Amino acid sequence: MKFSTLASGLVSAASLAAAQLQLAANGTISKGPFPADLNGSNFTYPWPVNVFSFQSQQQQLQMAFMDVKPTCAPNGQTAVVLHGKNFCGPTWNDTIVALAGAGYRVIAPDQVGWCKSSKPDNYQFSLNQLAFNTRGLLNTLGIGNITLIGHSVGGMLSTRFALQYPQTIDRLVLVDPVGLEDYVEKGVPYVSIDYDIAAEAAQTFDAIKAYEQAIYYVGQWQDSYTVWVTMLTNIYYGSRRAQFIKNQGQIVDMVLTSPVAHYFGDIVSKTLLIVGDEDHVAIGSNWASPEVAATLGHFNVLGPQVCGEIPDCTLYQFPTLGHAPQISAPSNFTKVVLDWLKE
Ligand SMILES: *[C@@H]1O[C@H](CO)[C@@H](O)[C@H](O)[C@H]1NC(C)=O
Ligand SMILES: *[C@@H]1O[C@H](CO)[C@@H](O)[C@H](O)[C@H]1NC(C)=O
Ligand SMILES: *[C@@H]1O[C@H](CO)[C@@H](O)[C@H](O)[C@H]1NC(C)=O
Ligand SMILES: *[C@@H]1O[C@H](CO)[C@@H](O)[C@H](O)[C@H]1NC(C)=O
Ligand SMILES: *[C@@H]1O[C@H](CO)[C@@H](O)[C@H](O)[C@H]1NC(C)=O
Ligand SMILES: CC(=O)N[C@H]1CO[C@H](CO)[C@@H](O)[C@@H]1O
Repeated sequence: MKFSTLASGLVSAASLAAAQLQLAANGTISKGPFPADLNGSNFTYPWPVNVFSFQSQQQQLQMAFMDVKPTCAPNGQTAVVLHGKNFCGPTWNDTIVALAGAGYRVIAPDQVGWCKSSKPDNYQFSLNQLAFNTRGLLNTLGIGNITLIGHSVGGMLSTRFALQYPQTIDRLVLVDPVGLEDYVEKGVPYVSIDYDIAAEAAQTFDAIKAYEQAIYYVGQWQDSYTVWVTMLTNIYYGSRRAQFIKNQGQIVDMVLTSPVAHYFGDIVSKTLLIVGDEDHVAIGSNWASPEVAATLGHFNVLGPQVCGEIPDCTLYQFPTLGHAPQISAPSNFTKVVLDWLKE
């Protein structure tokens, strides 16, 4: 559809900025109730689940999301939190509580291919498409400007969102984002989606826990982390297993083939980049040569480097933390975010 066709359908008061907002999915919201096992995840979410239904790539899809009201005097602003690959909306639990407690309305979606959202058999995944879906959810809710907070692959997606919809972002917070470097450019060999799917099919509770302990939590483990492994394992072995592992394999391919590393200089949003200096996440490091792998995932170096490229960037480094500071040190994390948002 041409832009002019889209624009002609808009209300008369629409500005160019509003017209651009229509360049996003459109659909309907349902508040349920929904079955406990929704699209292959039976995890009990900490707030009610809503569903955004929309047309995408010639099929009807659903994105599940939580819509959390401020728990004190509303500040009129909306924060949107985007989860990473091994996460879902609920892994933002402590962050959502803190943001709602500071007056924000908080939207926590699950992306297509993840958690309680659709797991389509046939879908062309791209960061642009996921940003388009997410912007469409917000438009359907009548939400304009947002504070966008993304972690891991959700941080990479937030970067793409900020490039695609810069006029709708008040503040951008990137938390240990994947894609601070271009893994393929640095020498990670391209592998097929079939290889990625086979790797996803081999996931188990023990394998996920061992990976998260080593990479997310710097070798530490607390009982409170186990729930997130269980949440994920239940999807891998749940009612939509086949579609889930296929989608997750496609998502690994998306991360490798849609780098954002070359575009940080184009971000116009006021940005906070938070990294754990002990984070070593690098997609493909486990099948790259040891020489290449050794060059990847140095967040203590990538953080300052990338923040230097983003025109309006503040860097916060947690010297002792790994990939998930919002989970391993929630009160420290939320203080850093809220202090910066108040500036
Ligand atoms: C919204 O999506 C429907 C298809 O579901 C399409 O017919 C309609 O033109 C879209 N509207 C806008 C403003 O994009
Ligand atoms: C979410 O946070 C609330 C309040 O801190 C807590 O009671 C609840 O157990 C948490 N839920 C999960 C799934 O972590
Ligand atoms: C939305 O954010 C943009 C970018 O920060 C800003 O220019 C614009 O004034 C904001 N719009 C509203 C309605 O606050
Ligand atoms: C959730 O699904 C998993 C995997 O199928 C299953 O082991 C578990 O018992 C289910 N939990 C609930 C509460 O239904
Ligand atoms: C969190 O904050 C406390 C209190 O200021 C401090 O003692 C602790 O070192 C911080 N932890 C991390 C991981 O930053
Ligand atoms: C693909 C699929 O099963 N999608 C389902 C996701 O959940 C919504 C809400 O229950 C259903 O309408 C979809 O059919």
